[in-house]
Amino acid sequence: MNDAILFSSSIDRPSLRDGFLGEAVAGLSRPAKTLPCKFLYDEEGSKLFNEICELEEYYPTRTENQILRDNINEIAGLIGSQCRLVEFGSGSSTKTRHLLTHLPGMSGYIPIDISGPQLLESAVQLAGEFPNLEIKPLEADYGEVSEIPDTKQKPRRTVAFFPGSTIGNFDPVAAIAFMRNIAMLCGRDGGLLIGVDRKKPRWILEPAYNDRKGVTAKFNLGILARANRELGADFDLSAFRHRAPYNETQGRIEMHLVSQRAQIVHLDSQEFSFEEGEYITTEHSYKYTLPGFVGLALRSGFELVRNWEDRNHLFSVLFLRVRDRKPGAKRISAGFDVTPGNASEAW
Ligand code: AVI
Repeated sequence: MNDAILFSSSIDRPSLRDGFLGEAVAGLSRPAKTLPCKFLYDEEGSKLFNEICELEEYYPTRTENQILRDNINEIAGLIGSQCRLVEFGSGSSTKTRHLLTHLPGMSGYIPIDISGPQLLESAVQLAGEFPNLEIKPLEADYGEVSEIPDTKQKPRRTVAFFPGSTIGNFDPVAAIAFMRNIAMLCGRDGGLLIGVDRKKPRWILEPAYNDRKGVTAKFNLGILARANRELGADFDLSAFRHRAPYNETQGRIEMHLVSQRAQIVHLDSQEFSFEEGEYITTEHSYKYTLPGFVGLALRSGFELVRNWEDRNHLFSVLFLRVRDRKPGAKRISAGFDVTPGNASEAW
């Protein structure tokens, strides 16, 4: 029988409220105001995000699911047997179920998520569905993991799973740091199965983040409602409007909350003034060309094994393998210039 024990690295973490307060004050004090996207995902925000995934305009979720379904045998073959599968930001592990069904004889599954209750609930459910699989949930901010729990059965290799194109929510330099950490955690012969949203025309991208039903707008404005509720701020939600343009130069969707008038907002006994039209950036969602992402992977210590994509090239699922040598120890192959200064062409 499987005991879903929650391993927590949260003991020394400052409480989330303090984290939110500090980061909100810092972000709103900048000349170009920001609020970190991780605070979009409270209970209400996570529900709205699940609704976004079902929207007609939001192609990434269904496209990635289809790619995973269509290629599951080849994916399972490349991961191989006796593997320790680690999922970063597992949530309810929806996409993993299908993978687990096709990966018999695994040494264990390690779902990592910041939300302890959701992690435990889905681990218990999975344990019922896969009674022979050792499941070791780890409650942690997946960007700050420094160690992966051992499994009873010694794994032949460790493979990380990072679906959903969440890598796009990191700025490229942070994405490299995050993937380098994954390469280090997975070690020799380690792998990474990752979902990446591809560059595409504006007429496809912008509706995906500005849907007709207004779900994304509600999701975005939710961060202000959360600041009011949890931090005692006094944002007037009717005085901000959601907007998500595609910045082609940077290759990213930018989620903004635009102030509809000149106004002052109070937070933590401080005043934050907004001019009419001034905005808070709440999220970046980077889109990649295939060579651009492969270049980024190379700089992170991975090499490409296989790319699967839909026939419209909207989305890619990549299987990457840890390169033997140290990340950054040698020049990466010519052709992929991934210096941050050259971001627009490179990524
Ligand atoms: C979670 N992440 C990959 C989503 C994205 O597409 O960047 C978040 C999102 N924001 C608005 N819609 C979806």
